[in-house]
Amino acid sequence: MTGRALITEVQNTWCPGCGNFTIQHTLKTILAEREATGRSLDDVVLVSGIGCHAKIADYLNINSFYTLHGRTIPVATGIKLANPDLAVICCCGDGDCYAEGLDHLIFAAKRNIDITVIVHNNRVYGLTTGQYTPTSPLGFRGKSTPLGTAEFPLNPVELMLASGATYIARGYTKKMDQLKTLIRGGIDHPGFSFIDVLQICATFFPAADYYTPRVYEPGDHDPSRFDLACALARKWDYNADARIALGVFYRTTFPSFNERLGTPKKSPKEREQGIRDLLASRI
Ligand SMILES: Cc1ncc(C[n+]2csc(CCOP(=O)(O)OP(=O)(O)O)c2C)c(N)n1
Ligand SMILES: [Mg+2]
Repeated sequence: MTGRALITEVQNTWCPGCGNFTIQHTLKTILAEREATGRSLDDVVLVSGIGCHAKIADYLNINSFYTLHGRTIPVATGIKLANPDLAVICCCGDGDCYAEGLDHLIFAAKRNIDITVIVHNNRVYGLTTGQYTPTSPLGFRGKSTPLGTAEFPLNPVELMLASGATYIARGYTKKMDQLKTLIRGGIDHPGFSFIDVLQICATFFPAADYYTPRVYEPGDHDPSRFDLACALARKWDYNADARIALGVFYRTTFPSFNERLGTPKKSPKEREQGIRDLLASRI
């Protein structure tokens, strides 16, 4: 149980059947459980970009920062550097962080900044009504590719393995219990955590009939083995008969960016004074 209503009164404009509802519900449950164990939700910040996914910052009643499209991760990095005590959760779109913000994603993983990146990967630009993204399948027909895209999709799990992320997982919005475990694991992980969520876009890419029969949880995968994680990431080759592994692909421990920088811990009063000094120095 939670002491506050975790869903705001803002009118929800996601389409019926949108996978964003699942991610929102999952986060709400995780936050409620966190509070029930005596941890304050004032220590949590949600950062989002621009897109359908990003409206989650309007709908979840916790501290949040609605950034620009593609700039979720640099803002989250700044927040974590300024106040290492905060749990910083990014809700990104696939357009948001695999296209315009891709460089930020790679460098955040490389730095091992202790933030959690949840990618609402519906494999389409939802808000702008159906253009292809870097993860859209080959041949995807949308507003900008009426004859079908000629590009092969990038593999986010493989990309994160190459970039140095220390927690890498893939979930699916129709596997809610597992999704909760994966996101909670990412938030608890001390370092950069990444969860690519295959998310149904009810309007522009309703792919449940493709995903549901193909997803599986490999029982024998050892997430401490980088080589096995690479091999597993490669297994989804996007062919029609592909099987799609879900779960934690890779997990390791490594000092976080804050730890290596030796970012000093400051009290709220010291931080407030720091902000005042900064503002005063600009006049
Ligand atoms: C700097 C900037 N570039 C582009 C846009 C236009 N734009 C807004 S949302 C969006 C796509 C969103 O797609 P995605 O990140 O996948 O989120 P979804 O809507 O699918 O959840 C784009 C291109 C913008 N608002 N600002
Ligand atoms: Mg999208």
